[in-house]
Order: sequence, then structure tokens, then C-alpha cells
Amino acid sequence: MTRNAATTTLYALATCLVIATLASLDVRAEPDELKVENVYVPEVCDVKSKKGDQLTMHYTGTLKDGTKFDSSLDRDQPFTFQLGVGQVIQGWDQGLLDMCVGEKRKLIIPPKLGYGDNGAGNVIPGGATLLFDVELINISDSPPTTNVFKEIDGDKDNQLSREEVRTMVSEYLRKQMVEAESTGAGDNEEVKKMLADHDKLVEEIFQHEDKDKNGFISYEEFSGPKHDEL
Ligand SMILES: [Ca+2]
Ligand SMILES: [Ca+2]
Repeated sequence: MTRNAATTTLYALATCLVIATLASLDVRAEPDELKVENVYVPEVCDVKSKKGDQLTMHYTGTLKDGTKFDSSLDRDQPFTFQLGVGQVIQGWDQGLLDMCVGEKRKLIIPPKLGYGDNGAGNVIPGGATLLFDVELINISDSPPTTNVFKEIDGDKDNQLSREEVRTMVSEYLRKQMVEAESTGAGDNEEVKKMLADHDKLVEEIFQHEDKDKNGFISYEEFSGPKHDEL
């Protein structure tokens, strides 16, 4: 983690916004069908994923020629998102329904349900068919908070005080520590240090966000995600 980890927290969900934007691109690719292949279905499969669920997945994405463009396995960190609300490409929103924990699928996603004619970044060319090997790790009811501003603004006065930001930073760091312990990642010394030092992080956030230096971060000043819907 860097010194700016707490500021980064504020932007953590910005990635979701970018993905949503990519997913909503106007696409005029050839019509084509989404293909879903069952690779593995556990014997016990009572709870199945549905729209609005928060899913935690491992995935590996490749192009038709076998080029791997992204994999959560390489990062050793599963990906969590809300299903069916446009946070991810349509191929995922459609192809990951009715799935149970432990189930593995292969998705073959046509460009119109992926990144369309424009592609994404310099890793996915325009008009690309995407292959995803996915494994569902967890289903949870609670959707991720998309309005970070509202979340931090405890007293709902539409501005963030130092106290409110400090609470957010502490909670986030504590969560990081619990997570590091539960995954046995071990290296939570840095997080502990940051927890002890979190006043400094709060100041860094205010330096960056409190543009008129009045001691509060207003809704307009706040640069993290603050939309109610994605
Ligand atoms: Ca407030
Ligand atoms: Ca301000």
C-alpha cells in the first residue's frame, strides 16, 4: 500500500464506473449469441445467482487467438461486483445468472455484449469475441455501496467533516486488516502502521479534496463516486 491508500479508497469504485461506461458503449457489431458452457456444477446447488446479487468471481479472459488479457488469478484476488445492473459487460450480466457457488463456466461473449467495435484500452481490440473462464466464489445479498459520498456523510449535512472522513478511514483499514488475517496474507504490518497513523491520511485526503480549504469536503469538491445508480 502507498501513502495515498486512503485517497485511493475513495476512488476504488471508480473502476466500476469505467466498466459501466464501457459496457454502455453504442455498439453496431454483427448480431451474435452469447454462449454459456457448463464446465462444473456442484452436486449441492441450492442458492443461485440472481439480478442484484453481489458476486465474487475468479475469472480469466482470453481473446479468440488465446491471448490472455486479464485474470483475477494472476492478482490472486477475486473480483466482486453487483450482477445485472450494468457494472460489468452485458455478457457477464447475462452469462452469470442462475449460477451456484463453486460452479465453473466458460462464457463466449460476442463483441456487442462485450466491448463492441471500440474495444477497450490497448488490450481488447475492436470487434473482439471474449472468452471467459469463470468460477463463482461467493454470493452475497448486500450490494456494494455506489454512493461513497453518502456513505461517508454520517450526519447527512451534505459535506464531509474531518471526523466523518476519519471514521471512514479507520473502518476501511480495519476491514483490510481482517481480510489480510483471514486470507493469511500475513503482511498486515503496513495496515497496522497506517491505522496508527491515520490522522495523516485524513489530512492528505483533505489536502486533495477540500479545494476551498474551509475544513469540509462538499459534494461538489468530492472527486470519488457519488452516484446513486450505476
Ligand atoms: Ca457531514
Ligand atoms: Ca471545502
